[in-house]
Amino acid sequence: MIVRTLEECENSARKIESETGTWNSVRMSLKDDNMGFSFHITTIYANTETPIWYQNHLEAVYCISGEGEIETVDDGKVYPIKPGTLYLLDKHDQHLLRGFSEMKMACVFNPPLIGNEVHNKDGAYELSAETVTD
Ligand code: 9YT
Repeated sequence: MIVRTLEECENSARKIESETGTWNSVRMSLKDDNMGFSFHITTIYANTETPIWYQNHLEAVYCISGEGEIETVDDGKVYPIKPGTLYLLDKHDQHLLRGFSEMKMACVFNPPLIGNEVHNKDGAYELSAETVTD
């Protein structure tokens, strides 16, 4: 059994600040917990747009608070995000994530992140060598 609080994770190396300055991520559970996924609390900053394309991962995102929208690049569809909204990037969808106000999101990644990943130039996370050889 593993128990952690958001507060203790925020005050540790589990908190990652994005290089774009548009979000941070508190990675409460990572690959080394051996759960088969990683679990993060992400804060999307107000009045920001982040291009994202997780070519190597599936992600589920649940909005806890705040307002924004997500636009899928292939078809230009725009979906509002508000508290209670869940979106599932089941097709590795390339997208633009916009926060109108600060948004708190609960995020699950499969395969799990190992810890310190930040987006590459495409808005993706690389698969770690450790993950590839599993
Ligand atoms: C919603 C989203 O993907 N935001 C970017 C950060 C990501 N959730 C993470 O690394 O926690």
